[in-house]
Amino acid sequence: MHHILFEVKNAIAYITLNRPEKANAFNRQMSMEMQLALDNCIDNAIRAVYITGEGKAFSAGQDLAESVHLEEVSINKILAEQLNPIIKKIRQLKKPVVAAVNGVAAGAGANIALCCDIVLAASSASFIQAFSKIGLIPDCGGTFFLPRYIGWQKASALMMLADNLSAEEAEKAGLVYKVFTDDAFKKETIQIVTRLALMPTKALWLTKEALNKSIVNNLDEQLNVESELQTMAGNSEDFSEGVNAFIEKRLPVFKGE
Ligand code: LHQ
Repeated sequence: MHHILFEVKNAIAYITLNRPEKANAFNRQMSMEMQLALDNCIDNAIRAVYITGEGKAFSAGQDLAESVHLEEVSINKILAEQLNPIIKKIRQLKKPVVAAVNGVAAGAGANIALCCDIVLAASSASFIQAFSKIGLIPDCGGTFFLPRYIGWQKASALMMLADNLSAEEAEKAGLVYKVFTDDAFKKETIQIVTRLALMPTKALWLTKEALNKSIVNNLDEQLNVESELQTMAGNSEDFSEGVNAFIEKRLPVFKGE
């Protein structure tokens, strides 16, 4: 792979968006490589995923230079083949995915970050729903996730005005879990993903699954989903280990099984 760097260390897959000279904008090759990297993450030996950007930006979204000749490349095709599968693969991965937003995240780049399970940001990072500036609507799940995170009104304003939201404002609004100073960002975010990789992976996956389903369910339906998923969690080896460790007054050693 060329536009995506992929490395596995200590059960963590590190995915780095690697077109720094183009603010890590997603051209076709990069999107297809990103899909491949996410497919590699299905491996059970990987227990957490960390996505970040090389250089100054996280990602400037879809490569606009590749999107201008629309008679050759239709928007529908770009979304169906290149971008939407990335969102679906992240939501379907049976392990936590952390977006470590190191710099500006614009358009599809912002919404790829925002569909991850935990969004962390460097203090110099920013988020822009840049679409309206070029006559487009938010895609990559932006119209799905944003109003659910921060409420309809704020989401609507951000999407229409395409205002630049600083990392600090994004944290206050509820788009980002935590912001770290630029100096501490790498160390702190790697500490968080390392913590996740040592946790009961199956329970984290089932938590993600419950959240995925909660979006369209009513309370009765969701209580049933919780019962079903909790039964699966209760049958995991990590649940036995967690309870035994508690009773034996020791730290648990989870295997993700
Ligand atoms: C870029 C891009 C870019 C290509 C910076 N493309 N080169 C879906 C379906 C189909 C069609 C279209 O879109 C979509 C979904 C979307 O994602 S639409 C939204 C697309 N993104 C944007 O509109 C953001 C455009 N970029 C920007 O506003 C700025 O570049 C940001 C704020 C991201 C960064 O600004 P700066 O830090 O000042 O960097 P820069 O503007 O100087 O960019 C660095 C280079 O990257 C530069 O190349 P150059 O060869 O001139 O040095 C830019 O042209 C290039 N670049 N974004 N999306």
